[in-house]
Amino acid sequence: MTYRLYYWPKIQGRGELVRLPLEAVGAKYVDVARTAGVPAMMKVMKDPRLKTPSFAPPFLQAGKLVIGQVANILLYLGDHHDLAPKTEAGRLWAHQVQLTITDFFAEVHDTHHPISTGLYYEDQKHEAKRRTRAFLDERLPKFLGWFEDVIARNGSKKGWSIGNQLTYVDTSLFQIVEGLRYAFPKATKKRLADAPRIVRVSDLVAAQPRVDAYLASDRRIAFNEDGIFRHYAELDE
Ligand SMILES: N[C@@H](CCC(=O)N[C@@H](CS)C(=O)NCC(=O)O)C(=O)O
Repeated sequence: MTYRLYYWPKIQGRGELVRLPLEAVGAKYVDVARTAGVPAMMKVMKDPRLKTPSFAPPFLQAGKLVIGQVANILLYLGDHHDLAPKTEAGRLWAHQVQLTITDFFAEVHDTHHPISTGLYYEDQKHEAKRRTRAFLDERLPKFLGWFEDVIARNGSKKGWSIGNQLTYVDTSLFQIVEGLRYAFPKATKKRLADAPRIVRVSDLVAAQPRVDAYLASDRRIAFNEDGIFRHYAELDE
């Protein structure tokens, strides 16, 4: 089966949390808006015949299923590509961690758009500075500390976050590390010094041959100031 991924064509954004596991397992997929344009994506999203419309991209078409919400898409991919535990307890746990990653992404987004997504960054710069300060000083250490604990309690000898092999939580943690390094290089250097297990997971993911090939390809969009992880020097420490 060839999946159809619907996401904004010029950013990594939340879509990258889906692209990475698809690439890691060598799944066939069409990145619809990148090949056919945004109107093709909006046509599907707004199709009145669709019984499961998404509130926002990304969403994934898998045969007859159209699945929205990153964590929900990954729940599906985890089951179908051996990227999550098989037991009920394990599936729920991976999903729980991923839902926390969803929360984390919302907070990262709000560092540059604390007032409204409808306003430009330049129109909320003052608030963005205050928000980022609180994010870097309080929220980031709390999230990273929790992810560290998740990995430590898992106890995998190699260092995986869930069980003893690659899961979609690992690919998402990789994206967090890459995104933080891009957006807040100074603050991240300090914070990751206290998070060796997360760095290890990120390194393990980057060393996966298919991920490595993907990162070097033009399918990997470069970070930029339209995505979730944006670099504004004035916001970094
Ligand atoms: N919780 C959703 C968030 C989806 C989301 O916010 N998508 C953004 C792009 S990253 C979007 O297009 N939002 C449009 C909107 O909220 O109106 C998920 O994890 O998939």
